[in-house]
Amino acid sequence: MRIKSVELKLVMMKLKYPFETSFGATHNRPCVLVKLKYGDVEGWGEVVAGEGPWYSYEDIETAWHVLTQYLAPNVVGKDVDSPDRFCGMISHVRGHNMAKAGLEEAFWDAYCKFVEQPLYKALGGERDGIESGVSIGIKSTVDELIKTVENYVEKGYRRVKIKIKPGWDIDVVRKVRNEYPSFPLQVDANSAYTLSDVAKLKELDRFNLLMLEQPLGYEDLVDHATLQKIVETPICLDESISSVDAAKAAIALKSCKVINIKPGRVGGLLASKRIHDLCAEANIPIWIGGMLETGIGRAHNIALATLPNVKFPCDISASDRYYEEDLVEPPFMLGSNGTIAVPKNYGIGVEVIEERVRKFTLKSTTVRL
Ligand code: OSB
Ligand code: MG
Repeated sequence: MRIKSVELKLVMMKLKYPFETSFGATHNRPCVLVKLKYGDVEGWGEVVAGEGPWYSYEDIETAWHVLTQYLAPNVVGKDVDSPDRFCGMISHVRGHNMAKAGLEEAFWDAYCKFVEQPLYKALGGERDGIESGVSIGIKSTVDELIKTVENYVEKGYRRVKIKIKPGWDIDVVRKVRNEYPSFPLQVDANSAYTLSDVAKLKELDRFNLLMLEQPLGYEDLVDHATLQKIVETPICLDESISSVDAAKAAIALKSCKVINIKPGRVGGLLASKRIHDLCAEANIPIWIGGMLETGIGRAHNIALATLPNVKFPCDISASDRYYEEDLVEPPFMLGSNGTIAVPKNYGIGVEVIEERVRKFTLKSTTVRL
């Protein structure tokens, strides 16, 4: 079957609440949506690059550039019969994983619709619901943070992750732990520390955290291995696992005990699945992270979260945790047992409401033959 066109749309989504991490605050979430025509079917993907190069070096403009100049022109007009072959057509471009992942996701969705399969089945997933966690940004006061935690715990989320940075760490975690002595809790530093902070990071061992996410350098594997020997809290790597090769190195070096997979960060669903499989072999449990996706990217993340070695709740929350109005129907909802139901229709399994996409679109372009 032939890829007929690739349409890109830069949309600006307004978050219900600003989201602050150690690298800055996000109020509006821009993202590039990809719509790919494959024979008579269409598929959707989402590029999770942000407004600036803060989480990774990619941003919406680099993604737009690489997609329009190199990635889309290389696939449009081509006959392709599997996601594997599709990836082979864009793998000569080095890096730019978020741009690649958005395009590859759109192909997966279209391909699964064409072969009449739900995406999660095509990936080898095997569950009906995924355990939902929530990631809470840095707040102005600890009271505000505790109120936010309370709200999500009451809603039924299975675990809470709080963002930490120097000056917003031990005391904050202690106070949250006092309120919730046994609720599944983890922290994410987004690379805000160095090995010179080892004493402080070691203090976190007292709080029975599920894990400590990405404390050190965003490309580091060596210092994390040193730190993991010193702290008991399992280290989970996010930013540092930027590829299948990085995952191999992290496993060999014992840099972490857990890995969070984000398809955007590693270059797509196929790379995510490879990392999942490597981790399963090495007894490293994984979970699926989030990048404040719209329902489109979230649907892809949910499909991945059905894989068997996903052993922790994911940063995949209900649509209403992020946006007033999501781009898909039905929106993702938190079930009474703290899970999100996996859509069973073909492809990503939810319908993209193009009228809403149009409402938020700042610019668009189509690459065709
Ligand atoms: O480090 O996991 C992160 C959002 C943007 C950039 C980095 C991260 C995050 C989150 C949000 O934690 C998780 C979500 O989408 O709910
Ligand atoms: Mg993280």
